[in-house]
Amino acid sequence: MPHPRSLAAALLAAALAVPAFAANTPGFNYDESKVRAYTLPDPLVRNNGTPVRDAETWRRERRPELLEIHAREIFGRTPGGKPAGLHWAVTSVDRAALGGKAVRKEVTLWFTAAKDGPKAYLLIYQPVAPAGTKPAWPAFLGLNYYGNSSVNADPGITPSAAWMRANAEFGIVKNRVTEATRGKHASRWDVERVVARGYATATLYYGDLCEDRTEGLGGGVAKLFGTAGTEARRGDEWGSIGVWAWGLSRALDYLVADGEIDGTRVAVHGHSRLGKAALWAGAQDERFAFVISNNSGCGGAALERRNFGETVERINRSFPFWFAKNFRAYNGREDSLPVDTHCLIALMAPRPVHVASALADEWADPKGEFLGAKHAEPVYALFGRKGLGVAAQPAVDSPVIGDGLAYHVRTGKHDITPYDWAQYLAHADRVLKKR
Ligand code: GTR
Repeated sequence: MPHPRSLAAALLAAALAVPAFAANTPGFNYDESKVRAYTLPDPLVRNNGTPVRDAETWRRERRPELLEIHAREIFGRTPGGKPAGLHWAVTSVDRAALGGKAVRKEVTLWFTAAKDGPKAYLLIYQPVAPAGTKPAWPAFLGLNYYGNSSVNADPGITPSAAWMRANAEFGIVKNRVTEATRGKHASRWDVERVVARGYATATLYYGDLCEDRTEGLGGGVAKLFGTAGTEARRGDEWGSIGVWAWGLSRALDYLVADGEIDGTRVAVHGHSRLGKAALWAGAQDERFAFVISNNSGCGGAALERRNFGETVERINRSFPFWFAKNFRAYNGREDSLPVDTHCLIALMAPRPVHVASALADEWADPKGEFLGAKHAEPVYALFGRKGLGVAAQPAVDSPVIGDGLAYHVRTGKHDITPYDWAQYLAHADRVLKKR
């Protein structure tokens, strides 16, 4: 006889399993019984067939192989690290922002020595230091979709002047933000709560790095590296996800140098396409201490081999500039990929990764997102970490914070909500807070 509470939870989960409000693109599979059998590549077998049995061999031999495969076949190669000319200026500091509860800083990052090259605007909130102390705060870093002024209603945030994707609901007029955009994504950032919990939170507009449209790869940071454009590029040149990931590392370059932030305790996070970018940033840049994938789906945490929701072919057709052109070779041929998303997640090991799904976000394949994390466990085991420590996808609204890996699926749609933040903060308290 099941415990009445678990029975109630099971009934609720069953009722929610086919959400009436799911905005699923028709013509794709959303039926678990129609998921074809698949065999995942073993992250612990080297390209030459030899097994990897210890952390040292993983780090020295296998990790570089997997990074190379992801660069060559999926995201495209990142053409360079920190540019010699990278420099910045702190343009505003308000030590009594958000009604005196936070410090707000704005920083311009120039990617070249010249001021007319591509640049990005970083917005940072951090707690107010108790009198007489000089703490270096742990921080969250993520890209935003509609410019810095969208993340909080704070009138002190300088609005972006950059091109934005059209979105009337968010007050984007003629591809530019307006005053109506201010705070429109506040629930996705939960700034007050994050700061009250003792963390800094930093963000920049992804379009400062690469505009999210086909033309984007001919401008911004991509142009700085001579990227030939969406169709003209070589097969292994980067796409916009690669550029966004690069920008996250440049923002980290700044955070490392900011004496009020602890650069060794920075979490990188992202939602959806930006969750894909956060995973790729965390995989390449081991300075990120914690990596968060919110509803990242296809090309993110969700196993590509599972034919559930979005497919490789569909994503490459809808967004031909997100990934390397080489990724198109796997359209309809996911089984021939030399890696799957568990390998991407394993590239973070032993650093903690938190994968989150939304029940109604079937397009992103919640179970596939769970399995991407689950199948990274053997790599975490090399470092003596248990990983998720659960055999099956946890029930809705029952987060699992394991040892190195965490997963939750919440009620609701494709979004980042205060519920998600509550889980990320609980996890961060374990892995980023000094004891
Ligand atoms: C969708 C795309 C998803 C996801 C999403 C988003 O259109 O198919 O992979 O990235 O956009 O970024 O919101």
